[in-house]
Order: sequence, then structure tokens, then C-alpha cells
Amino acid sequence: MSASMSYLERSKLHSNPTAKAFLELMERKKSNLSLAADVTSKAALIELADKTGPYICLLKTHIDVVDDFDQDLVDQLTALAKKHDFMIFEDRKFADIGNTVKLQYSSGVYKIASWSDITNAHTVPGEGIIQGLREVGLPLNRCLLLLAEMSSAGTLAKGDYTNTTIELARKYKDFVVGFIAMQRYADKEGDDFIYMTPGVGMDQKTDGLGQQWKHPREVVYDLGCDVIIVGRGIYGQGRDPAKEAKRYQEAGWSAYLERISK
Ligand code: S5P
Repeated sequence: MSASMSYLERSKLHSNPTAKAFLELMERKKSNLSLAADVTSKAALIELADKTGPYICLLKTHIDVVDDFDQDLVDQLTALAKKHDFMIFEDRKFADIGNTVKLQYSSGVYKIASWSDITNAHTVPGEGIIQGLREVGLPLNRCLLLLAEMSSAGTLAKGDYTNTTIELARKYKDFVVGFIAMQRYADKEGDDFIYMTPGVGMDQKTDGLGQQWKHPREVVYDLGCDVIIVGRGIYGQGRDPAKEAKRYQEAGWSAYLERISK
């Protein structure tokens, strides 16, 4: 696929139903913004999702940082996803052998596979991690992103590691629909990966803990990525989350429109 195709055109190229529906949703909602909702209470997470809901295509959670997690939180987030028309991405970053990740994905306190449309995994264990997650996720119509690169300073995910990750994604295309990546990679015949990029912020460059933030236009227009993942730029201290979410939605969407018309 080419970076100049619309999300809607690209939705037709996907066999995975969630990837297809996600690309359609982005076009319908005119949003390529994912909120990284890294807050530690159930009430704060629900409030943030409700306020930013009108502007986002994807709510990205770290469910294990919520102090008072319970099934009602999942029910409320799922209801908000319906109300505002967004999907849910539990940023679990699985990193174990196939048999273990199957259990971590399906069971335990969080039962991630039962509610999260999209999740992600590191490829450090080799392809067994994809096989394990796929056994659980595919029958539920879920899909997976692979971490091909990271946004943090000094990341080891680069070079051969990234290239092998791309090859693994090609091998399991029915389930692996894209990457966490910092740039779009060269396509091979038949590729259509969804690129989601964290480390996006318009007001600051770093957080003092290795995070590096880029402007949405650089990410979507210059580097060809599809979804901007924004956390503290939206809900950080003193910010109005709805106002900031709107600002990031507009910046991300106008960079996309500019890209597809180049
Ligand atoms: O390489 C990465 C991958 C991810 S998924 N770098 C990241 O920062 N992330 C996640 O994106 C991270 O876990 C956090 O939830 C979000 C970035 O948040 P922000 O507050 O720095 O915008």
C-alpha cells in the first residue's frame, strides 16, 4: 500500500475484521489520535475517556496501573467506546514464551482478550509469542501490533531486530496488523501495516526519563505513520484534556490530509 492511500481505501485491503473496522472508524470520525490514558484510578480513567472520547479513534490503556481495577471499569470503558465510537488498545507489551502469553492474554485479573480490540507484543522471544497470542486472539477477532521500534532514548529495538520484526509481521498477517514504530518502512507487495507512533507532543521535547516527543506533523506527514499516540500532552498537569485532544486530533488529521494529497 502507499502512504498516499486513504484509511478507507486501506480498510478494504485487510482481512482482519478489527483492522478493517478500525480504519473505517478513523475515516468516519476524522481522527488518527490515540489517547495514552496512563492514570491510576478508575474514576480518572473513565473521566478522561469520556472527555476525550469525541476526538479519539483509540483509547490506549495500561490497565495494570489502575489501583482500583474491577470488571465494572471494563464495562464502563466498553460502554464509552460504543458511545463515542472508539476502539480499545491495552498496551500490554507481552514479552514471554507462547504458552505463558496465552495465559496472560486470556486469564488472570485482567482477561485482556475479553475486552481489548488491539494489543501489542515485543518480538524478543521469537515467533512463538505471536503464535501463542494468535491462538487466543484470532477466534475473538482481535489483532496485534508488534513493537518494531520504541520512542525512548537508547532503545535496543533497531536494525536487524526491527527488520526481523517486520518479517514476522508479514508471516502472521491475519493477526499482526501493524507496528509500534517511529517511521513507516518500505512496503513489499501485499503489505498494509498500520503504524502507531508514541512519543508525540507539541509543547515539550523530553520528560527527563528518556521519552522523546515529536510533533504530529512530523510523525504523520514526514515519517508516514498512521496513528499518533499522545498521553501527557493531553492530560498533563494544568491541561484541559478535551481541549488538548481536539488540538491533537486537528493536527493529526490535517497532517494526514496533507499526506494523502501529496
Ligand atoms: O516506544 C514506546 C511504545 C509505547 S506503546 N514508547 C511509548 O511511550 N509507548 C507508550 O506511549 C507509553 O507506554 C505511554 O503509555 C505512551 C506515551 O505517553 P506520553 O505521556 O509520553 O505521551
